[in-house]
Amino acid sequence: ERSTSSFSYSSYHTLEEIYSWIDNFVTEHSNIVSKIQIGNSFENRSILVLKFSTGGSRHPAIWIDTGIHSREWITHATGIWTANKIVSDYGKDRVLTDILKAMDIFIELVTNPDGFAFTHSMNRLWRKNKSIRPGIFCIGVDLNRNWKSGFGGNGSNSNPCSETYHGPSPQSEPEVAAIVNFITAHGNFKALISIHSYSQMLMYPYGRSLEPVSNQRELYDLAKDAVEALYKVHGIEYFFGSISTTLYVASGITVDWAYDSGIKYAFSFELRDTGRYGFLLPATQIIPTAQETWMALRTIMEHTLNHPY
Ligand code: PAY
Ligand code: ZN
Repeated sequence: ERSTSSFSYSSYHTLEEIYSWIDNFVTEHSNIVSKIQIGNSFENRSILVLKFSTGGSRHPAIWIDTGIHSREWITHATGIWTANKIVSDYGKDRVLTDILKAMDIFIELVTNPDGFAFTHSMNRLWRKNKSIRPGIFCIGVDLNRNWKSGFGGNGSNSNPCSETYHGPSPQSEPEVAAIVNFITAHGNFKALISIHSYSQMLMYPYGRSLEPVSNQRELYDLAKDAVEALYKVHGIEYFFGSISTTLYVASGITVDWAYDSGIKYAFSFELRDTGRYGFLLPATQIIPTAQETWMALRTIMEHTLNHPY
């Protein structure tokens, strides 16, 4: 396809379709969007990030990633719709416009490209990446257990055959290392939002322990506001709270690393549904899911804008 006008936002797409959409999208909106390659996956696919910026250098920044678990297809679809929403509403939505005048937004749509390709070709329910190592007979590391914060702790697994295998060492996986290097080099990220499915939850650190974070009250109140904004769109209810108290204990996860790295607005979403379809959410739910998620994202971004640090 040569333009985004023929792209269906209400369908699930392959990696090739998404990467071709990205190229068209940045061409059509080059005033505000650019594409950055932050690394290569284990199987050497490009790792791409969309940057939304109205100019300036090293603006305070917001990070959003989708698809770190490849089977969570609603997250990639929501990310694509969100990217399009940002360019559509910039200059019209006062809040978004103010956000983009002061801050840059980065979206990594396919955070686990090898796993995602595999969910299309071989195994729809593949979660991990596709890394292999000599003497290890199972494939893949759980990219949401491979981060330095709490690496190897409770709720992660040292067995390479486990779905929550943490890998041989922190950031051993190129998909994780690429993000760590990018965010660290940038040095001015103020919010990080990692999008998963399913369970309908909005959560904040910690995953690795029950210990409350130092701004737990603020994150609780913000999560509450965000899920209220989400609920108003289509009446979908979300649970919210810390990961360890709301879902389960999980160590070496993205948002714990972000928080421990000084990004105090760190959230993870678990999108629709609560298990009826699970990872196989029907495509008819893409747009409603994206619409409601947008209102929660916008709430978090607005709070970040209004509470500089
Ligand atoms: O959102 O980071 C989070 C919490 C931890 C997730 C994880 O285990 O990595 C939660 C699961 C996920 O989205 O991967 C929940 C889903 C339903 C699952 O795979 O069990
Ligand atoms: Zn996940």
